[in-house]
Formats: sequence, C-alpha cells, structure tokens
Amino acid sequence: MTRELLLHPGRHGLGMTPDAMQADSTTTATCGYCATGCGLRLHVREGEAIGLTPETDYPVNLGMACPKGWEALEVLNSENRATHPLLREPDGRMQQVTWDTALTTFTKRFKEIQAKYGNESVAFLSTGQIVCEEMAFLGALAKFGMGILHGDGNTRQCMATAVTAYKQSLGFDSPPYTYEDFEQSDCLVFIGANPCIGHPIMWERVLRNQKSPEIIVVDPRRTETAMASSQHLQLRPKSDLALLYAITNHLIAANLIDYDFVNANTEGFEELAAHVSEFTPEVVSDRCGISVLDIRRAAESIGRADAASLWWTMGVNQSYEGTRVAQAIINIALITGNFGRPGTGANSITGQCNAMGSRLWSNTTNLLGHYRFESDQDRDRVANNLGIDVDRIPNQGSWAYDEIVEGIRQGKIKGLWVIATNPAHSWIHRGDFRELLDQLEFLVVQDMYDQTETAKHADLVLPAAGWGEKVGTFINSERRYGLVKKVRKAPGEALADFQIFRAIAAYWGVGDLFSEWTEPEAVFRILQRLSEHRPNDITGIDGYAQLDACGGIQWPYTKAEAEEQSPPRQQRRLFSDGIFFHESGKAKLIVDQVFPMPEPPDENYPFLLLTGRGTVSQWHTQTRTENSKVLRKLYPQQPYVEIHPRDAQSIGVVNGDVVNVRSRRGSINVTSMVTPTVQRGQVFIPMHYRIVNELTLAHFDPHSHQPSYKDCAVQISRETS
Ligand SMILES: Nc1nc2c(c(=O)[nH]1)N[C@H]1C(S)=C(S)[C@@H](COP(=O)(O)OP(=O)(O)OC[C@H]3O[C@@H](n4cnc5c(=O)[nH]c(N)nc54)[C@H](O)[C@@H]3O)O[C@H]1N2
Ligand SMILES: Nc1nc2c(c(=O)[nH]1)N[C@H]1C(S)=C(S)[C@@H](COP(=O)(O)OP(=O)(O)OC[C@H]3O[C@@H](n4cnc5c(=O)[nH]c(N)nc54)[C@H](O)[C@@H]3O)O[C@H]1N2
Ligand code: SF4
Ligand SMILES: [Mo]
Repeated sequence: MTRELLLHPGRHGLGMTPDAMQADSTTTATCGYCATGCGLRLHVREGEAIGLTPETDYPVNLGMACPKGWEALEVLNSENRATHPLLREPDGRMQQVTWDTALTTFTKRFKEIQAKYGNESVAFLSTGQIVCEEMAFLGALAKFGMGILHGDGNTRQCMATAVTAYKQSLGFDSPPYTYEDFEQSDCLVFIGANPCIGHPIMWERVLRNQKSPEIIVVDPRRTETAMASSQHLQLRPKSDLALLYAITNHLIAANLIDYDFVNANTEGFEELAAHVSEFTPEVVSDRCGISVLDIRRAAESIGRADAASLWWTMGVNQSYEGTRVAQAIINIALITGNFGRPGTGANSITGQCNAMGSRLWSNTTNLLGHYRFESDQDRDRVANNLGIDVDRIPNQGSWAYDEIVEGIRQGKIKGLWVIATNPAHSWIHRGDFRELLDQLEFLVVQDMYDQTETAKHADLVLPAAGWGEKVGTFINSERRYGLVKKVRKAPGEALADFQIFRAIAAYWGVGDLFSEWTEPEAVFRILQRLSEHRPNDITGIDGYAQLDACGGIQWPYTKAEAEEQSPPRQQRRLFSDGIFFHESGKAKLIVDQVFPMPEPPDENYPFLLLTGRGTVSQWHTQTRTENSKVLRKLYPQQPYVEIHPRDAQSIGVVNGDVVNVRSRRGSINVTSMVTPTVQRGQVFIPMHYRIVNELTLAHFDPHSHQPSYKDCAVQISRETS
C-alpha cells in the first residue's frame, strides 16, 4: 500500500463519489474497523450518508484514513446482508421468520435447555466490534437477566494477554499512552506488531515524528514495518522472552537503569536483576538468532533515549507465554523510567474498534466495569448502581473462551449465542470447533451478514444493523471514547444489537430490570455512574454532545477534572505522577521461566507456520471487506503461503504454484508466494482465508487463556490433495 493511496485514496477511486458532493449536511463518526479509531466525516443527503472523507480535525487521524475506512459505507449495501430472522426447519433449510417467532423461539429453546441441564448449559460469545452500550447490555442481560454463567468474547483471541499483563504489573488494565507519543519518542520499539498493515494510520503518526527516531522492530518476518525500521531484530519465533531478558540484562550491565524511578515506583527489581543475570546476550544469541552486538545495540538505543516507547500487538499477545513477554516489555519501560512522560510507555496496541470497550464493559470474566465477581463489596456496588437484586450477580467470573469450547466438547454447554464474531473461521483449530458447533442443541448467530462460516451452522440467525446504522461509543487504543452515529437505515428488518437486546429482555420476561436501559445514551450514563472513583472514571464527560464536540475523550475524565478543565486536553497519558494502581502505588516487575514451543518443526513437519494480517484492505474473516469491489482489487483472492526462495527451491516450487500445506490437524491447498520476507524454515499464511485455522494448534497462554495462533509445525509439498 503506497502512502499516496493511504492518504488520498479518493483520487484513486476509493471512497467519495460525485454524489457525496451533493450532500446537504455532514456529520462525523468513529470508524468501525480497527482500534486506531479514526474520525470519518459523513456526507448526508436526506438523512442517509452517501459518501465520506477522513475528518481533518479529529485528533486521531488528522485527515487520513486507510482504504477500509474509505469504503466503510460501501460494504453496508451488500446483498449478503442479513435482512430477516432465519430459523432452521426440521429438514435443515433456513426459513425466513418474523421477529416475534425468532424471539419466542430464542426464549423457549434457551429456557428449555437451562431447565433441563442447568443455567451453566447456555453460553455466549461476543466481540470487540459492538458499541460499549451494547456490550454492557448484552453482558448484563445475559448474566443478570437470563441467568447465564459463562460468556466470553473474541477479545480473548486478541487482547486477553495485554489485559492480564497490565493488571498484574500495573494493578489495572491500563494502556498508558496517547497517539502523540508516536511523534514524541526518540526510540520506538515494535514487538510482534506490523502497524504498516494492521494500524496504518498509527504508522502515519510515527512518520510525523520530527526527531529522526530509532525504530526497532522485533519480528521474525521482514514485514513492511521491519523494512521501514532502523534496527530489525529478526528473531526466531517465540524467542521474545529470552531476547527481552537479554536486553534487560544488558541495560543493567551497561548501567542504563533509572534507579530513582525504580526505587520510587516499582517493586521486585532485585528479583528481576537476579533472574535476568543468566540471560546474557552471549547466552541467548543463538537461541534467538540475533547477534550479541545487535542485542546490545537495541538495549543501548532504548537505555540512552530521552524518551523510549515500546509497542506490542499480536506477535506477543498470541503466544503460549505472551503474558510474561508483555510483562518483560513493561519491565523494560519501568526500569528505564520510560513511563508517564511524552514519547514513552509500555504500550499494547488494541485490535478491533472496541476491543477496549469489551475489556471494560463486557461483563464476562470481569464484572461490568472491571469490578470483580468474587468480591461481595463489588457486587453490592454494581447491584446498587443498576438497581437490581445483588443475588442476580454471580459470585464467579465466566469461563474463558477456551473453557467454553471445552464445555461444549464435554456436553456441559448445549446452547450458544454468538454475537458479532465468526469463530467457525477465526477460532484456533477451527475444524474441531466446527464439529463442536454441530453438537450444540441450539446455536444462535447475531450478525450483519447471514452467510458467515458460523451462521452456516446456526439454528437461528438474528439480523443485525452494523456500524453506521446505529448509535453508541467505541474506545480506541489510546483510551478515547468516540461516537458512532446512525447515518444509514439498516436493510430489511435488521435491528441494532441494542434493540435486539431490549426485545430479548422483554421476551425473556426481565424487561423491568432494564427499564432504565431505553437508549444508548441512557446506558452511557449508567456506565459513567459505574466508573466513578475507578481508574477508568468518565463521570466528567458531558454526554454524547461533548464527545462529538471535542474529538472524543480519553478515560479517565473525572468530575473534578471537568471542573478544572472542560473540554479536556485532547492528548492525555497515564502515570505522569508515577503512581500505579496497586495498593502500594508501585508497579510490579514480574519475571518467569522461558518455555519451548510445544510443537516445533521436526523431520516430518519441517516448517513453522506463522499467521497474521495480510493486507490493509482485508479485515479478519472478510465478512465485511469482501463486499467492496475496490477493496477486493487490493488483495489476493486466493489463499496463499509465503515461503522463502531457498525453501521453495528445495521442494521444487516456483512462485504461483499451488502447494499443499499440512499440519497434524489438517491439510489445505494454497498458492505459493515465494518471498524472502519470511526466514528459511518458516512460512506465513494470512488469517483472512477461512482455511488457515484448519492447521493451527490449540494451545494457550496459561495466565490469559489467549490462543497461540502463530506457532505450529507444517509440511509443504507439491502434491495437492
Ligand atoms: N488490515 C487489517 N488491519 C487490522 C486487522 C485486520 O484484520 N486487517 N485486525 C485488527 C486486529 S483485531 C488486530 S488484533 C491487529 C493485529 O495487528 P498485528 O499484531 O500487527 O498483526 P499480526 O499480523 O497478527 O501480527 C503481527 C506480527 O507478529 C509477528 N510474529 C509472529 N510470531 C512472532 C513472535 O514469536 N515474536 C514476534 N516478536 N513477532 C511475531 C508476525 O510476523 C506479524 O508480522 O490488527 C488490527 N488491524
Ligand atoms: N490464525 C489466526 N487466527 C486468528 C488471528 C490470527 O492472527 N491468526 N487473529 C485473531 C484475532 S486478533 C481476532 S480479533 C479474531 C477476529 O475474529 P472474528 O471476530 O471471528 O472476525 P470478524 O470477521 O471480525 O467477525 C466479526 C463478525 O461480526 C459481524 N459484525 C460486524 N459488526 C457487527 C455489529 O455491529 N453487530 C453484529 N451483530 N455483528 C457485526 C461481522 O459481519 C463478522 O461476521 O481472529 C483471531 N483469529
Ligand atoms: S486505520 Fe483503522 S480506524 Fe482508521 S480508517 Fe483504517 S480501519 Fe478505520
Ligand atoms: Mo484482534
């Protein structure tokens, strides 16, 4: 993707049409794909958006958008949209039904299952792609209204590791940064992150940095981001923990520690120093495939920078030891005093538009608003706030996603409600998962499109409105609440998820519990109340109108802050006072043993399979992006595998040949793309093609339960099957 295309795609036929010139008014909304959270200006005629342009005044994107954003309206028009509820007939066909039949059936079937097997037998799987108000409604309805015990979201596939790491290290799930930090850093370290593809507008912010920063990329592939770096540590996959401990070791050896910060604001430095003493650059060099000199150079670049920032994404989170890797990153920022100042931080970049909303408000493994189900005091506070009986609040958190999947296998879960996620494509080792879906007695899928891989297994499909067709807030990567607006009518009888939840509450017979939950902004006020005196306090926000007027607002923004400064400053970071959220006020330096990967390449399966984002124009399981003609032109239609030229030669494959890629769990045929961006012995397949998770190995980080999607052994041959 060229910069020209990113910044001015309109000129290349993306986005704004001549119609948009004829708009009678404009309004802005936050983009509904990635967690960058760009502001888009919508051109509206007679109440319907007819075109869009990136918003120049929005503090996130400053007038830029990527092709997905430019094409955000186009994908709403598709024929693949779910327009009516569909119910599976006894003969297996899906039949269009009324909302009344759909909701009566939903209620009857789930209640029957609960009556027969217990409340635990119905679960839900949700998402980081609905607004906070819907997220909270779903979690509250399911758990406090319907008596469901277990629900989790696709953010388990994505952010769980960062959440766990932050909570244990800093005392709260608290990404500290603001995007201005991209511009103010002297040394930016990207670990397992490829923002040129995954977060292109964040990368544009890096390019605005006037300090000629050192850019260090830690990635086994020579990605677009790695190509733009000044130091590429092209490590062996899953050797991050050893590498980061070696960097820590060298920071200590070279006396690049900020002892004032360490003594005042952290706990555990001595244990950390003792632990990393064995991880000298010399010892880990071979294991990581990085020279001693390069390890030392990276450490010194970080240690000597006035302001160093460390950024991580899925190359870290999606690892069987991801929590400890994330904490090794946090440790480095802490011991070098790179916290709370401009251009610093240990910064997890979020993935989906509202992944952070899901972290705070989904009511799954944590009680609504990051309270604890296990705490009587927390349950009381939430119950009082919501005006419900405390006995309706379970005293334990949900099973995590992988445990719900195991629950289905063991026959403990018989009913599943899937909202705005497509696990039959995206869950690790999906072949197994699809079989499990068919073991369910009742599967409900609530989605904008009714032909998703998961919807194909459903007994009932509920048609949902999507981004642009409803109202609410998303929280982007830098903790900014941004507004989503209704600028289009949803097709057919599709309803906003919010309306669907309201209707389900009524059909279930718990409408009274949600009498205050009349519209998204009313729920936003409930969320504000719940946040009071918490690290994520947003009581200072003066409703949606203020969010709209000042380019979104980052949490926290308390009433007291609002009295001092309203509107708030547009770029605010956490921890400028050095006080963390643990009771001691100090951050914890956490270390652990380094583990080998469970399925390394061997004689029979000689390649390691990496997976991840392919192009800027593809979004996840492609239910949305495949509906834009323009986007379709910008990515390969056929699934492909990237393979090193020498490896290709050794198996007699040339660019464009169809090859068979086989793991111990599955076998797929894909086109070979011969490229030196992958190292020898490693191959890469983008996650956007549904077959990729036929191959992946279901293994998880024990602390966060996040799937380790980027390491399993495969063989490749010219013989297709
Ligand atoms: N265009 C586009 N943008 C997206 C998305 C999309 O689908 N399409 N999805 C969004 C979402 S939900 C997310 S979570 C983000 C993900 O954004 P990223 O995390 O940046 O994307 P990935 O490609 O999954 O993984 C990043 C890198 O991790 C590397 N990696 C693999 N194994 C290792 C390892 O052992 N160590 C290290 N250090 N690196 C490793 C991979 O080579 C890859 O380049 O993108 C968001 N943005
Ligand atoms: N091998 C491999 N697998 C991976 C990854 C990887 O790197 N490698 N990455 C993982 C990561 S980080 C992620 S986040 C997941 C993503 O995996 P999924 O969540 O399964 O992917 P999406 O395609 O985003 O699915 C979202 C669904 O919600 C629907 N939808 C969108 N908006 C709305 C709405 O407002 N309401 C409703 N009801 N529906 C809506 C869309 O049509 C779509 O079907 O994939 C994971 N899977
Ligand atoms: S970078 Fe992300 S938020 Fe911005 S336009 Fe692209 S998809 Fe939307
Ligand atoms: Mo993600």
